[in-house]
Amino acid sequence: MTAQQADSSAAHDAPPALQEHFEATIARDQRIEPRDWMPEGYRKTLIRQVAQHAHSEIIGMQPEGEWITRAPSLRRKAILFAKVQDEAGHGLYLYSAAETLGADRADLTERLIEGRQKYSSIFNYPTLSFADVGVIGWFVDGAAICNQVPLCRSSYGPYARAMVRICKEESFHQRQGYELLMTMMRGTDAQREMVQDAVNRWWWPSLMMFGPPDDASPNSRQSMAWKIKRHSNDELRQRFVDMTVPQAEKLGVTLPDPDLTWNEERGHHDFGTPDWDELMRVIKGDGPCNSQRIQRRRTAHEEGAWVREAAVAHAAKQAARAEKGTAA
Ligand code: BYC
Repeated sequence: MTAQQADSSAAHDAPPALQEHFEATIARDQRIEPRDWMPEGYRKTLIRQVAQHAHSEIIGMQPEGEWITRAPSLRRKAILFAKVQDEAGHGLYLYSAAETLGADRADLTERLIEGRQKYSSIFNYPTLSFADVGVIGWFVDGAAICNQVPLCRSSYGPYARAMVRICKEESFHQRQGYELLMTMMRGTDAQREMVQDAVNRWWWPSLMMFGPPDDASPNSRQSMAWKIKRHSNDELRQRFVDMTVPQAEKLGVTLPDPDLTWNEERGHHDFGTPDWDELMRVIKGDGPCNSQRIQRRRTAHEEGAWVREAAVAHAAKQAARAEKGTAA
């Protein structure tokens, strides 16, 4: 099925020439830009994915942010501070990309704090020790890289371009996590145990980040036809496992999966099945930290209201001054 046929709603309300142009642009692997005509389904799918992605970055500041005041040295504090700030920046680029599709940022925030829009399941797990900061960098940013490098070739221009910078920063984030863990593994037995414990807790939720298995992923087929997504959830999950196994060996930790083995014939690692019921529970709001994450986001939004009001008042004053200057 072509992208055009798949979006039957658009087929009724757009001149065929516009649809053909959209189809041809996707087929040539060129970018759709904000000024271009696009099927309503394409726009909605992008707003859904880009907004969820932005929310994930912003909510994703919380689990690691909790460790900024407790980082064991000034150096670790400065690194963690910079990383969490980068995540805020990623959220802002992505909200801007969503705005190019006609979404309103204030509305997207409302949807998040009212539970009407999702964010990544991974950020609903607690960070119990400083080793979790390292493991988040290694696994979560590693998974983000596997998922987002192909998104640099996504068919929607502003999303793809935002991804280029975001991926560069994610790559730095992953290295800082791995370097932190290497340091801890050279430390005491207690530090090595902390790392192994964090690996045990974060491994399966990290595999779940890639979404449900392909045969239970309702959006993948259409998103791939539109080249919003370039690979399926299972392909990217496999890529992550293959990338991470040798890194775990080098680090000296065990990945908590008895079924993890190299499959010579496939040229990939075989691995066990994540608990998909757990993923669905967490996505639906019943993870260990869902309510805490949303509550904190809501509080920050409410406490920031005066800043937004002041910025609007300042902009109005500047505009009035500029108008007065032009009139004079
Ligand atoms: N968590 O049909 P599917 C970061 C939802 S932040 C929650 O496969 P799709 C970082 C899915 O939305 C990186 N929900 O969907 C930040 C859909 O629900 P709706 C975050 C999930 O869109 C701070 C339903 O399940 N990355 O790196 O084709 C610190 C069915 O799924 C999840 C992105 O956002 C999940 N894990 O594929 C450190 C990447 N999985 O919307 C690091 C961009 C699925 O139909 N997004 N759902 O109600 C994507 O690549 C895709 O949206 C997904 C899902 C692969 C996540």
